[in-house]
Amino acid sequence: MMLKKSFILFIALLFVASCTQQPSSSGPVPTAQQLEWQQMETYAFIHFGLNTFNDMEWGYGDTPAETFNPTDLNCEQWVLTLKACGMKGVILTAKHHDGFCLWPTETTDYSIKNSPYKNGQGDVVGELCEACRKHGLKFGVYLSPWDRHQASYGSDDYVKLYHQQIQELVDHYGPFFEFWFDGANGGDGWYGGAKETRSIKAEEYYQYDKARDIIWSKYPNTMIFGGTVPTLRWIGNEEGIAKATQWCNYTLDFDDLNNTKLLASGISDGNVWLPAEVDVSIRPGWFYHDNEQPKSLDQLLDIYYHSVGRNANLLLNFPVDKTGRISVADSTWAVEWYQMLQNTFANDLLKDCKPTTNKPLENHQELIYSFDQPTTLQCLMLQEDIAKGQRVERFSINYYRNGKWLPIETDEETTTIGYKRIIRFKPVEMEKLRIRIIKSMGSVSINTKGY
Ligand code: FUL
Repeated sequence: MMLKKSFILFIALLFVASCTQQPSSSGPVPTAQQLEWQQMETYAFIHFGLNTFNDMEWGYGDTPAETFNPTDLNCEQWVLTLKACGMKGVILTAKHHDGFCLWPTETTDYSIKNSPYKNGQGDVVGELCEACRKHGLKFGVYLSPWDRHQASYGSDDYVKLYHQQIQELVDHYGPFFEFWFDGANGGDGWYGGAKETRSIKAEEYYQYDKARDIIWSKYPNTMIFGGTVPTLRWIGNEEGIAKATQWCNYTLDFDDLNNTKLLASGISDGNVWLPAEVDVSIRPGWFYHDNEQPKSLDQLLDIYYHSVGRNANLLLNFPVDKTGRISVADSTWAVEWYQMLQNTFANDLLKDCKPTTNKPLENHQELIYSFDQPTTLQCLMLQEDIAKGQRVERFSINYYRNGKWLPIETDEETTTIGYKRIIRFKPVEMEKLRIRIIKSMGSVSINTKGY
């Protein structure tokens, strides 16, 4: 659905005033690093590597390093483009499953050192890290645990090599706002010419706790994606959709961490705070392919409302093209998308409107906003004060017109809120707006300040 420009002024941006009592402290709460990360809301992925030049998504591990040959690579162009799209950070595929490293690593010859790019003197990880520092964008890396190139893959030696790669990244680049341990372990690969299928028990093999310690020894604020020690969780699909009912509560049980059904919604009575991240590509593939087109503006808007609007962060992928740039087709849409969202939320219709709160009635806490004159609304943004945990399980939205309370008609389930919840509905003129918390785990604390 596309919001018509004429309605943009009729958007309510709501930080509900605090409801009644202070909540008791039970249930998981975010760490300071998780709280900071949740406030980033949107950041970018860059998939770039040998796959880009060979029209592939998953290189087998034997694609020649000489084929990595961007003619016009400019990491500042990436960073400035991403900033213009409202991205707060960027995560680069320092190594994808094919094993090719975008920095001049000592751990393998299968790297940028043996490519024509800058006659083997280039360092894309370093160049992007530098550009981020220069222009004030947060930086993160993706380092695939699965490596289809290495002959030692499957043995202890490979795990040492993998940890050494992490150590190099930590020693030479950073700080990282997020470190990605991808979960894919497809089995078959080149593996130094063996060309066979190798399977490992991911939860033990990679020694993720050690990997995490290497990162945290220098950069303790790094958020960790994947493995056995994550501080955030995958949403369970790559379509750009979080479930409307969306808990930050979860468990660190490895089976749960791989259960796409649970990942999509979180676990209401989970014992750790593990907020969701929605990863999706602006094009069908993660890597650039000549014959693919970016998603439409409407699709991108839906992705925003189905991720950030449902209590999850959005990691939007930009496949850098063969020249080494983010293509104009992608950046044009993404900039327009961001400007549209900016316009949409520019006018907070409830800013100067003080709500009245009723005493809890049958345990329903409610807020009523009365407008000086009939006002048209079509979107509502709610936030819980998540520093105290996530509690709201069900709420309702009603409006008052011509002497009657009527329900707001929306396709969105009005269940959880969390860090941020955005409810879109058909524009409706009202004299009053009522928000009722119908069910919650303990008393509710709603964010009045915004984060
Ligand atoms: C997946 C990978 O297999 C894809 O190639 C991509 O990197 C995506 C973000 O994660 O697991």
